[in-house]
Amino acid sequence: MLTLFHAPKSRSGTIVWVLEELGVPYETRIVDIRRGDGSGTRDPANPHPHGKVPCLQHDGQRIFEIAAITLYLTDLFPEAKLGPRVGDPKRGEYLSWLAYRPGVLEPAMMMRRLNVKHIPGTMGWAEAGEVEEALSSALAGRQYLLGDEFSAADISVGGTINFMMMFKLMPETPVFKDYTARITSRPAFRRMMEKESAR
Ligand SMILES: N[C@@H](CCC(=O)N[C@@H](CS)C(=O)NCC(=O)O)C(=O)O
Repeated sequence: MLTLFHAPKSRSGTIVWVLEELGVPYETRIVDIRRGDGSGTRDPANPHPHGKVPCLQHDGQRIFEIAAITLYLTDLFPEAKLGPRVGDPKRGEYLSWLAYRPGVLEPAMMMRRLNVKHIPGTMGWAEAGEVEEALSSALAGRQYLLGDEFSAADISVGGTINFMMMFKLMPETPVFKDYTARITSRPAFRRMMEKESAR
């Protein structure tokens, strides 16, 4: 059984969306987390090494970090075609975008929000404006990050763009608006949102 340690209205919604796209059985364990407003506490029931969400348990394994969990799941259920398999010419690009969200996109936007100066050549990610340009050019003339096929990279990166635009942390450009409208019209996204609002 797949067990997702989850906190409503948090980054672990990404994994709920992945699981809903996969259409596989899973159980959800709601845990408390420390929130940005000072509420919440670290939950001893959560096996994540920092008490964060998401965290997944499967067959005695613990998997944490969105990029790792997403890859684990899309490899586990290749028939769902949510991520290219090893040997597929799009595999490299898929892995790159999965790593891009926590490694580049999130830190760049967070730094801008906190007004921290970007120091090129020192930080392991790019400046926020440059990240927006890279994403725009990756999406220009394409339906999805990997081309015509939707993948879990769109859940992770596209879901983050959608969230950032909602909170005015990224500009609502036509490219980003069209793209996020496309991915958020998916039934699995709506199921995730319904589950989240019921919790
Ligand atoms: N890099 C992590 C980020 C996970 C994360 O920070 N989750 C937040 C929820 S949005 C959390 O659990 N925060 C609680 C805390 O920082 O203690 C991932 O990609 O999984």
